[in-house]
Amino acid sequence: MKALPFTSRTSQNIFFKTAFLLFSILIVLSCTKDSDDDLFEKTSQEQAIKYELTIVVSPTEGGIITQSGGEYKRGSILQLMAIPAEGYIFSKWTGSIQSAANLITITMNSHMDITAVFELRDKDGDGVADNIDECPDTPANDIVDEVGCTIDEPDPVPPR
Ligand SMILES: [Ca+2]
Repeated sequence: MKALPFTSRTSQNIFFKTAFLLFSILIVLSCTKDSDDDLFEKTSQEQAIKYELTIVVSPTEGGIITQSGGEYKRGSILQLMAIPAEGYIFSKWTGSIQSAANLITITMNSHMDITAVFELRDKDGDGVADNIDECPDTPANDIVDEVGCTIDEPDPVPPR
């Protein structure tokens, strides 16, 4: 086998070194591009994740919520306000959220199952709701009958 002249061997070395360098750069570039694509794809997938929001109103005629249930993108921030119907007051949120505030902010990072609890208004607090309270202004601590009126306890019979 005939040895290549020195100059020729040197230029051949330079050629291989250059080729190797270019090849390495290509690999690095393609790897970088791949991981960027992966990252983009992953981010897109994460953004595509949706969670279900279920809202129950109890009782159904008790009021409305200023947000409808359904699917929301992961990370969505929602405000829910409970507005009582006539004769009702807002009581609390139960389920995935426990709160007595009528306005709440939730972040959709999981499925949410929320119940808004309303109660019939009872202005005088006698335990008889306003809609059936025939005496809606009974004094506090009065004992009332089923229609919310004070039960007159018989006066002790005066001695004769
Ligand atoms: Ca009452």
